[in-house]
Amino acid sequence: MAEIDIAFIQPPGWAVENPPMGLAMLKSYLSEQGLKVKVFDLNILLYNIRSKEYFNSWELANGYYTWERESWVNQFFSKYSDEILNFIFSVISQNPKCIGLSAHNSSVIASELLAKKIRQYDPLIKIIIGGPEMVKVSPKWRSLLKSKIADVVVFGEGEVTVSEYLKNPDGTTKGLANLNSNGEIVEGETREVIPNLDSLPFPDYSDFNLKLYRGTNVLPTYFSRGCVNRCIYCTEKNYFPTFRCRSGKRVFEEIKHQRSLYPKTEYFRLHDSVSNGNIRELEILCDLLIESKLEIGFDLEGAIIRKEMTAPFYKKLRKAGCTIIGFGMETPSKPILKNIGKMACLSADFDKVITDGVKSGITIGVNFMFGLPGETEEDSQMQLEFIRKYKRYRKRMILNPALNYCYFPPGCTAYEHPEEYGIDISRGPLFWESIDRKNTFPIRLSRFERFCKLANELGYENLFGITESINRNEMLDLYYSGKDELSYPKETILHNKWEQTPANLDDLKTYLMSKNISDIINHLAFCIEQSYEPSAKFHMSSKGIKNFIKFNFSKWVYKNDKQYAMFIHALNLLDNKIKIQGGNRK
Ligand code: B12
Ligand code: SF4
Repeated sequence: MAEIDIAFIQPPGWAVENPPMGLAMLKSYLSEQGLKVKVFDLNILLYNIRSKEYFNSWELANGYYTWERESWVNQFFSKYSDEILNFIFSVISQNPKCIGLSAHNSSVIASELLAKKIRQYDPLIKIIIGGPEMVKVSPKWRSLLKSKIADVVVFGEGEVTVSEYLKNPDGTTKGLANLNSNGEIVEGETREVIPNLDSLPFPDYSDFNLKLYRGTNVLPTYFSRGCVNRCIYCTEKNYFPTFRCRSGKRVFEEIKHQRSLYPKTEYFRLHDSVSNGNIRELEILCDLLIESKLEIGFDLEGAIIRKEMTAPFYKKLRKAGCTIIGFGMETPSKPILKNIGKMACLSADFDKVITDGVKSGITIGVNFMFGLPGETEEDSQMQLEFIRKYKRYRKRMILNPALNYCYFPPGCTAYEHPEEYGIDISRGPLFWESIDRKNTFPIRLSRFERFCKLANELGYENLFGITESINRNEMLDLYYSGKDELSYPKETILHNKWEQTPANLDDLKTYLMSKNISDIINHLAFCIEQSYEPSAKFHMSSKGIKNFIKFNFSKWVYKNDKQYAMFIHALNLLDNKIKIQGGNRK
């Protein structure tokens, strides 16, 4: 079998709607450079063979519950160890000189596990890790190199760096980091971005079995890389540092090209952070599509609210085939948006942009975040008011509440400079708090839930189909027990609700005695949290005390697994304390 220069792998978890465009772009660019490349999508293979137990594991509504949790991924890998091993052998049997793994925050754990397994079976293959999770500001890449899991880590755009590396592995370090012969990390200079995206070849999907993806007859394409905004919670600037846009003509040429290769393609999803960053080029694309009569549908999933989104422009977009536009609005409060660096929307009249969009017949998606720095209860009420106001358009609007409310990953501005935004990040990207403690994780969670509940009542489509976080109790457990959000318990605990709330403590005891420890904790947590109402002063209120007892109690149960007598004793204690508190409140 002929040797190939690099085999790229997309590890799980990543999206399953379409093939990963980043790897399709690396394939076309490197092939054009005369290199032999093959792409393997392990993510989609596993998705297609998943058993019932893992049926929902790729759904976004799982939040932090699956692929970002080491214990869960380990469990999954051991369940599918035969399939994964077969897959590794099928890659290795192609004799690649290098294997490239694509790491997102949701696929970095699996990338690491795969790299270790590949090493076991073929220690000579060079392992390269790249993708959005490999950014200099995050410590992850160093540990991958130090532990020799990866030989090379590539930062940002992969095209030129990988090409140079493959052609001259010992001579280039720009855009990458690796280990020298003494085992020390050598960090190359920053690679300049590709200035003209029109110069890149079209993504090559020939290695993918398109039938395996959820979006039938759908392919990804893109307008741009980078962003015109600088939101303080976003890491985009670290790997696509500047905004660059393709010409409308080039995007049109690509659509025609892919359509000729895959004639059944009916729809293109724009895979960029800002697909309406350059209105002039977008308009050119619309004109070309209208003129061509290709009858192709497309969406602008990542769009910014801007004043140029006018009724006539929407009309043109609609005529050209645009069916959905997703706006990252986050909050209707302009002072907050200004404070968090979402500048491009400030001169727009939100009401007009949304109403004109809906009236044009395009489905308008609006993303919301909860507890952005500076957000008050009044601002949160304003969000609710906003969705009430558009109730009559609910059939043509999709509301997308952010599943992690307001999250500051390493590498974003808020994480790097928390003091500038009056926040304390010491408890991690999700559990951060405002210095005045008025904006805490439970408060963000409660605003999120209140929003989802109202959106549901008003009859809006919710992208994730949820009214609460799937792992809320567990996250609250961690929050109140003072842990970091990533120190999940080893076991996967699902959030089960009571089918019927026990009438009294004896019923409760009987019920709980029939369950295992995880269930007990979960049920107990839910029972108490039914009346839970987060408050900045929780530690002063009786509800806060209930929570405090509950969380300490949970910790205790973990430590004393199976000591049921003590458990019942503690349960009584808990019940008495709650009664006392209830009495005091009266
Ligand atoms: C489209 C998109 C989606 C689609 C995915 C559709 C699909 N099938 O791909 C949807 C909407 C489903 C989605 C979901 C999510 N997304 Co998204 N998404 C994007 C978006 C806008 C475009 C992706 C893309 O195609 N980019 C274009 C290609 C060319 O870039 P690329 O894949 O990064 O590849 C380049 C480099 O990274 C590098 N590279 C990539 N792989 C490798 C491998 C090697 C070996 C090397 C050397 C180089 C290399 O070279 C490539 C070419 O230059 C990006 C933002 C962006 N502008 O990229 C966010 C982005 C990838 N998403 C992100 C996130 C966080 C998510 C979600 C977790 C959001 C959520 N909370 O639900 C989910 C996760 C999905 C899941 N559970 O699996 C983050 C990832 C951050 C991180 N550190 O990993 C991004 C970067 C957005 C952001 N700025 O935060 N997403
Ligand atoms: S608009 Fe989106 S991609 Fe751009 S900086 Fe803000 S969050 Fe990031």
